[in-house]
Amino acid sequence: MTCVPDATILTALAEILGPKGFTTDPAAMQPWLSDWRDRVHGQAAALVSPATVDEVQQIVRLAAQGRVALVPQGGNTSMVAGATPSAQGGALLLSMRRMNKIRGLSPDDNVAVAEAGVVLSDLHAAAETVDRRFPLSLGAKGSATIGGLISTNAGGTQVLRFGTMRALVVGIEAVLPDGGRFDGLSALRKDNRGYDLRQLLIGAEGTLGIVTAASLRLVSAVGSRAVAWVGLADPHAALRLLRRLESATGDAIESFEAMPANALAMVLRHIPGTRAPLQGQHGWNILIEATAPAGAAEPSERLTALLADAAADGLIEDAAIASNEAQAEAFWKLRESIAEAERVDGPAAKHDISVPVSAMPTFLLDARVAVEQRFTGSRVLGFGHLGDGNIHFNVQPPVDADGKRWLAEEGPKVSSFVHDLVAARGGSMSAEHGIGQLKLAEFARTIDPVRLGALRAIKQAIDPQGIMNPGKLIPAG
Ligand code: FAD
Ligand code: 2HG
Ligand code: ZN
Repeated sequence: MTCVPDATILTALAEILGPKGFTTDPAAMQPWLSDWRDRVHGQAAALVSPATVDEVQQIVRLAAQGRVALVPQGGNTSMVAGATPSAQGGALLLSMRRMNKIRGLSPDDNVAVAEAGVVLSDLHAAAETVDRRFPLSLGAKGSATIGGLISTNAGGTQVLRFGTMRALVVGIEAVLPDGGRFDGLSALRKDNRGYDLRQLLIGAEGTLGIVTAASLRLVSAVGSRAVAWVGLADPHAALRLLRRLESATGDAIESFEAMPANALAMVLRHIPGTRAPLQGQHGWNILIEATAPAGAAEPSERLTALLADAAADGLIEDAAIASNEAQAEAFWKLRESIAEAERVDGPAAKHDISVPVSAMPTFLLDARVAVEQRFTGSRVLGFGHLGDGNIHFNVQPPVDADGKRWLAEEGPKVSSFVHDLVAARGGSMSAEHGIGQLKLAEFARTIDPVRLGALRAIKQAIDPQGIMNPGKLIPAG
């Protein structure tokens, strides 16, 4: 159990951090006390916003002395309420947003060193200044921070080619629960000194320490890109198309994102300024991005020819290749706005699942029928990273239902039903968003005892007092 911070701790924090870094003002804290979808509401004793690693260390030492809970927060875009404190209050909400310096960019090492509070789109812009890029992107790129992306092992829309954050973090600096600073920033290509603390911190959701900075892998800047929108009948055709394009283009295909007709319709309904790229209705829509380095042939001609062949073979129904950057961005906006459109549309039982890529087309079709039959009137909205075997298999309430009430009454049953279907195919009930607090009950229900034992042992060894983001990720004993 953690404790409420006493006046001595709060006074010490106020002195260390000054007015920019410390507040107990309810109005200043309020925007950060609920999750992005406004499903979970928490309380905090104070909002602490350090500007340096030294300040983070002092905060953690004080919290450790008083056994006070620390809830790290970056952009607060978590899909699982991972950065929302408990409603009981007493925690210190530790915002990393003021630690937003890019400490270095080394094109020779292909590495950027960024503090935890750097916003993803700012890192993208900084990498461009040295003719490189950071190859991970997602719809929340204007708010999500490096610390949050690391702590959730975020995926996004380029995992197909570059992997998740695990593949992109080459070094980490962090403050551990006793206040000690782990300096693992040097971006060594090879380092075999035993257990990899960096990899433990990636995906730890703030339960093992505070990430303060990271060395991140950069890759060559894009010379040219082709962005295509494809209409086709079903996810089987989509997967066949992906493999065909990969065989024909080597590693040029970076993104292959799938949206069924109902997801596209929802975006067009709710997001101003959007329009469908193709005439007519298609069961499924695929957004494809192919890139080429500077000096290499532009990928659009090849992609156009390959899609024409696919159409001639009956694999796809229609396709459009963006004719300029504005159109390419408009295609991407359709994909990246699904989460926002769904938020406007109302409550949904959200599932972030993965199965082996080869099993995903059948899963998508069968699971949709199974869910909609079992929960009368419910509507499956399954979209996302088909090429990674990761789909956001969200289930919306019947159109005439009171959404919040349906979610409260039926949501847990729907989620168990979906996760059991996923488990039956050897899949995961959390592919890229993590566990946070919203997935904790289902994680506890489905986790195997060996994994659970190891998870708890690691947590106990590194954070024996349990002050780091309690109530998240680790099922209670
Ligand atoms: P927060 O939400 O603030 O925190 C996330 C977790 O990390 C919490 O557990 C928090 O305690 C912990 N944490 C934050 N900073 C630190 C730190 N410095 N040290 C230790 N722990 C820390 N996710 C994907 O993987 N792929 C997607 O395609 C994707 N698309 C999204 C689209 C939208 C519109 C939205 C709203 C979210 C999306 N997400 C996606 C989820 C979310 O953006 C990611 O989980 C992101 O990594 C969270 O970053 P953040 O800075 O907002 O972290
Ligand atoms: C995406 O891929 C995000 O758009 C959000 O991971 C998924 O809202 C969702 O369910
Ligand atoms: Zn996603």
